Amino acid sequence: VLTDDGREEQRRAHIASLYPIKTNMRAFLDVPDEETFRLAKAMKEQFQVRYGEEPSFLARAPGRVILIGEHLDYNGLPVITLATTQGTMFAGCLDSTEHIEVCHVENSRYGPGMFRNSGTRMAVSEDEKVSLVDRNWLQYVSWGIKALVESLPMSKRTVTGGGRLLVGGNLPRAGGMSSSSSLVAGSALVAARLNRKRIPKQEIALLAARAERDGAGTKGGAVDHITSLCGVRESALKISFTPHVVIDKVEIPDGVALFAVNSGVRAEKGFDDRVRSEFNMRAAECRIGAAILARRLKVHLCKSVTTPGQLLFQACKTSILKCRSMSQLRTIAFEVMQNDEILSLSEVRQELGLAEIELQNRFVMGVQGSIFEVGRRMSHVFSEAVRVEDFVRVSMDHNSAPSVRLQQFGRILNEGQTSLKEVFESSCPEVDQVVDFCRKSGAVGSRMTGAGWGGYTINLVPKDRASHFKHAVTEMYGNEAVVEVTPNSGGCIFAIHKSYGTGDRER
Ligand code: NG1
Ligand code: MG
Repeated sequence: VLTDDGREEQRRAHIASLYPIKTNMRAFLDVPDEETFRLAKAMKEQFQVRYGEEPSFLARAPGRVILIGEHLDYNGLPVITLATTQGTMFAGCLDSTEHIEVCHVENSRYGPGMFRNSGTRMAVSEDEKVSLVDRNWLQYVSWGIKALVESLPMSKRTVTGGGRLLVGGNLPRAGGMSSSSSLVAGSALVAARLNRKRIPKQEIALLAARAERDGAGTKGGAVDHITSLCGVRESALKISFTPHVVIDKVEIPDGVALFAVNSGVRAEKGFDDRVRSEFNMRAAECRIGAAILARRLKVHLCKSVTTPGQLLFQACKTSILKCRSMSQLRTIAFEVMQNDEILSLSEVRQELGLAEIELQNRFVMGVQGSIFEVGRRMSHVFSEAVRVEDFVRVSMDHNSAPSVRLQQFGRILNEGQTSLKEVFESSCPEVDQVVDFCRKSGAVGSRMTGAGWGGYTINLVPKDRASHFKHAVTEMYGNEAVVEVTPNSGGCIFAIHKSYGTGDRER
């Protein structure tokens, strides 16, 4: 909870003017930024119009931008991210009734729905005009709530997932700023806090990540959920995963503006079969690559190594390889693997000495295709992990001039993009064009952010060129496509009505 910028008291007073806060729930509350506050006020009014009563809480979960470390979280390696001021907003009242009614502020685009508190969706009535496709977003809410509620013992549940929830916010959807994960993580946070559980946000995030993975059938990691809930105002984060999750602050130097620019290509792993299978194939190739390397390098306990993060951890811990850093491991790894090596399913099985069933369960579950580009994928993962280390080093280098550091950050981002495009093959022509245009318009670094195959790019622009950049990019792609990004604190409930829990919806 970062409220150390001296304006906390002022903000708290501000919230109190909007909402009478229940004192025994204060411990769970955080203080939002001004823009969030403005949105919350509008949400509160809309909730009143829609339901004829005040919501019993207001909450938000930010989106996220990955600065560098793309496709590393599920590989067990550190990622540099930030939570955005753009996010998903929630207004509602949850209780222990059996149904949850969920609707969206933009109800013509995102249809309403009704869930059982077990998380299963109820049939929609015939006369509702909105197509079922527009109701897909509702699942993300139910996954989050359900994951959290089910993690609590029956006797500890004051909220079981019933109630009313209005969702809105200012996060662009389906663009790599993690709108889906902020919906899952935010819903889980709401369910946790309203159950008065002191579950650390990081744990809530991990529950949400697993719920989204299981629900959407994607093999992603937890970086989106952790960033959304654990972000820090005015700072980027380095999130490490192996052997366990650790979050460190990473300084973003003065003189830098960050812009997310949309390629206009929607890329939703959850709904788009092609994107999901590309994504899951990358994850499988990475697991296979790590296991093969562990075996070839004779790393102790290699049977349990399925991520490059575990490989690095084991290699350092056991000192078999005499390697202490990612760049050293990278050199050693590519002595035993060609960087364009391709393996067939039977080659993988033979080399790993696995039974068919074990190979299926541990490596290729849910993947179509039997040819694995392990060399290229490992090349990206290792070089990207080195870029993460470089990024941290530059951010701590206070001896170099700001302009020099800015150029170095830019180079790191640009090299990351080249790797995504040529080695990991997760970019697309539209994204590449946006990247080119942004660089021509003054970005010193530009790359795709998020899983890929469309969505947003993130651009590092010197502050003195920011207005020129924004103007040029807006002219080219339109107002809607350009979002200035500043690091925000993580998701929170920031107002709970004092009547909460006194049976206001128990009637
Ligand atoms: P997107 O598709 O941008 O939400 C996905 C994964 C992340 C991470 C990135 C690639 C999920 C929910 N998200 O993000 O964990 O692996 O791709 O860096 O699977
Ligand atoms: Mg997502």
